[in-house]
Amino acid sequence: MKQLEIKSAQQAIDLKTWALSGEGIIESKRTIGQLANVFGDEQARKKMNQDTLAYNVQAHLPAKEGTLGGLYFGTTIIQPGKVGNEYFMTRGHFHASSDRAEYYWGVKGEGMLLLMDKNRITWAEKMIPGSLHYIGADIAHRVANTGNEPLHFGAAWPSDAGHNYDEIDKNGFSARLVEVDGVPTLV
Ligand code: M6P
Ligand code: ZN
Repeated sequence: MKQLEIKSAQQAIDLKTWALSGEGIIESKRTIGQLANVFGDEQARKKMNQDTLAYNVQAHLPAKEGTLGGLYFGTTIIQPGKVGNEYFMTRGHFHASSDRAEYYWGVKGEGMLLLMDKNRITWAEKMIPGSLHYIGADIAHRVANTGNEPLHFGAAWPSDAGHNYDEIDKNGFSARLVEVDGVPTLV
C-alpha cells in the first residue's frame, strides 16, 4: 500500500445471489457420493447418481486457518432435492474451538437451520431471504434446503473457529428434517 493511494475492493459480492468473486475466493463442492452416512436412508443415497451436486461453498479465507483475530466469509448454495424423505443439507459441524460463534443469513430460497447443543438438544430456525441467524458457542449447525429452488445463504465466522465433524459423523444430529405430508418436520 502506498500513502494516499485509493484502490478498488479486491473482492465483490453479487447482491442478488451473494456469489463471491475476485482475488482468493476458493470454491468447494459436495456431491451425493461424498455424503456417505450423512442422510438417514443410506440405501436411497446409494441408488442416486453419485455425481449429483448437493451443495457448493465459495469462501474468502484471508487469514491462515487457526489464526486468532481473522474473519472468514462464505456463500453456500444447496440444491433442491431429497435423499428418501430427507432434504439435501450440509454435513454440519461444531467448531474445533468450540466457543467460537458464527453468523448465517438467508439470501435466496427457503430452508431450515438445524442447531444442536452439547446435550444433543436439536431445534431449528426457518431460513428465508433476509433472515439472520446467530449461532452461539458450542452449537452444531447444518442447513437444509426445504424449497424447490437452490438455497443461497451467507456465513461469517472467526478464522480460529475450525471445523469439528467428529460428533456429527459418529452420531449425527439428534433429529432429522424430513418431509411429512409435504411439510418440513423435525423427527
Ligand atoms: C458455511 C460455513 C462453512 C462451512 C459450510 C458448509 O459456509 O459454516 O464453514 O464449511 O457452510 O458446511 P459444512 O462444512 O458443515 O458442510
Ligand atoms: Zn461453522
